[in-house]
Amino acid sequence: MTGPGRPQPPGLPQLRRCLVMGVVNVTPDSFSDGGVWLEPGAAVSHGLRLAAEGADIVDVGGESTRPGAGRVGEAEELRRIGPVVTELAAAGVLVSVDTMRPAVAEFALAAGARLVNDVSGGLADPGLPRLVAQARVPYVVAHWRGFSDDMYGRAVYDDVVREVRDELARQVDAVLAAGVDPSMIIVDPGIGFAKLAGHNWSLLARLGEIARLGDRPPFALLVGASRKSFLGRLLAGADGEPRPVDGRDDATVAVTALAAAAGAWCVRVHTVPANADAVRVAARWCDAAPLPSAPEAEPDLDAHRGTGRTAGHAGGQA
Ligand code: PMM
Repeated sequence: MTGPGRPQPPGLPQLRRCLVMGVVNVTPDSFSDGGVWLEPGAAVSHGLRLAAEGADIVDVGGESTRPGAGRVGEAEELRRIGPVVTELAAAGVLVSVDTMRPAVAEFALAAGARLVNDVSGGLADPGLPRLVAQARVPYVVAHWRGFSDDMYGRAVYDDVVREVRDELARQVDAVLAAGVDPSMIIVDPGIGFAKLAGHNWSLLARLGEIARLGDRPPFALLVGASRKSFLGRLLAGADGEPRPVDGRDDATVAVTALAAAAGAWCVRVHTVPANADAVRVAARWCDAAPLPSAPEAEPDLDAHRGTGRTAGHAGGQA
């Protein structure tokens, strides 16, 4: 990503590195951790642990979007996330809410959440971008083609990067028309959402193009590749069976390092420590790369942003 550094949405940590978002799925059926954090106490403990391990943001969701999943009712989604968002925010954790529903986002924001993560990027319910505009909070707009029940039926592209950019640009236009400030928008290629493995790799390899939609300045970019099935396929055993979910964390860390070096603003991950290390490696790597006159002093990667260079400025997709 070119320019003075990666964009930084207001109201969130302004760091000289890619942020780490830890995932708490309060669901019985998410693909990687379904059922593990369904009980509120377990979910809160897990969120606190992710934060203690170095997650900058903890993302709480109550609806699984695994391929083939049907929708959960609004009341049940609220029942799942309510106590978890409330307790984590009260404990000082920076919480984001992963939802496509305005009522769920409204509850979560009132309970202290500071970011809305909408995998449908405003398409599932246009009331959500309107709510976000009123609340003036950062908003993750992910590329989306429809609900999870027929996700792979929609995974048809001639040129995946061009089509995802064009469709995401239209989603962003609608979100802007709903009144969301451009500085609050974080775009996301929607890795795995109506995409097959090859589509995901093409998008990851050209992240810088996803952040730049039309003539606008680049948006902050979030990447959610953690443990997804394309990593399982890449790491399939000799029998051709995909590597199980619990064996995909090292590959996730590799994606984190590459995405951070390519200028991603944040990575969404299920385990934190190694990813938190990886974003620091990427930032230092990029800091060292671009200018022969680069200062020798170690930058403080967790310091609030000053005038220094940032990762993503350097050796990324730009
Ligand atoms: N992926 C999942 C859920 N929420 N949010 C964003 N912004 N981007 C993603 O890629 C994303 C997401 C599905 O993964 P999970 O079931 O492990 O949470």
